[in-house]
Amino acid sequence: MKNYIKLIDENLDKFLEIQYPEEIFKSMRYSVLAEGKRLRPVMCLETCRIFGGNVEDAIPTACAIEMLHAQSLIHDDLPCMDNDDFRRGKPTNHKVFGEATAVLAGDALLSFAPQLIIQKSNLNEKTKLRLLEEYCIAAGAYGLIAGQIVDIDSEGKEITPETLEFIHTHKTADLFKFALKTGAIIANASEEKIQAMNDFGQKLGFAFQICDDILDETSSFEKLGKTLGKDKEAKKPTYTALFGIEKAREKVGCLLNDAYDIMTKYNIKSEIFEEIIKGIKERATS
Ligand code: GRG
Repeated sequence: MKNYIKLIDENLDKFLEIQYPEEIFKSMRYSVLAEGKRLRPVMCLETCRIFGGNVEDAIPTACAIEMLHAQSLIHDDLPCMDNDDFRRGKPTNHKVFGEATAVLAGDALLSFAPQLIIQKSNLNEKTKLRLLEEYCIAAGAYGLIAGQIVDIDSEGKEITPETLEFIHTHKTADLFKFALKTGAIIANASEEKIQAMNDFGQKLGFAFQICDDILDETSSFEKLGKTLGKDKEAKKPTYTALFGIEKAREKVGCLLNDAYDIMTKYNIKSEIFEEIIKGIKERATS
């Protein structure tokens, strides 16, 4: 895990070189290079490795995923969305650079990410096109944005478990699926294995978001680097609001067992994935 994170951090730093106009690159770097867990790019690199691909070939896509993730965090923190002052233990992007620059930094990351896949990947055109298709689906109204808009629309309302699953799937699991599927695509894995990684990402991502809901009620600023308790305050639709903390923990356990079963079925041997599953379980019960 540490080696992957180092590789990702070095390449993010290299790809996001400061140039004119400096302010936009500084703002992009501020959020992307801030200390995050790097879960999604790690998942991409590890999937590429387990299916026999060359990890180096997956680096631009892994960095693109982290940039898209950072973009979603910058925009999610804006006053017109979640209105957060802290992220990754630091003041949010708009608090430091102002709202206009934060919006532009998010937009710039959203378009720089696919540029990286096109320009820096040592892959054939067909594979790049498939990666870009997956990128567009994950980033747009079929992915992240679908989750975010239903999340916003649901604030203060009673929602069904199905609507909550829709939100969590698109807001969070879609990026996990994107990371895992693209790792498999780069390794030239079979369609069956790509689909298996999609299902693995759905289970992990859903579990991760429920865990995030739990932590919003039980953790601390020191541990998470962001203001907590905001979901409850804003009457956000969360798993804990709908079912309570104990049921939420049970659901995380079930989803993680399902994820583990997929690994067993496809004979996936990965200490990294085991570490991620264990990490989510521990976070949910800490
Ligand atoms: C793609 C144009 C476009 C817009 C995005 C704002 C938005 C629409 C979506 C928000 C999605 C969002 C913020 C989901 C929350 C997902 C989540 C649990 C984030 C935290 O992930 P961690 O814990 O964070 O992995 P670190 O900082 O460790 O990377």
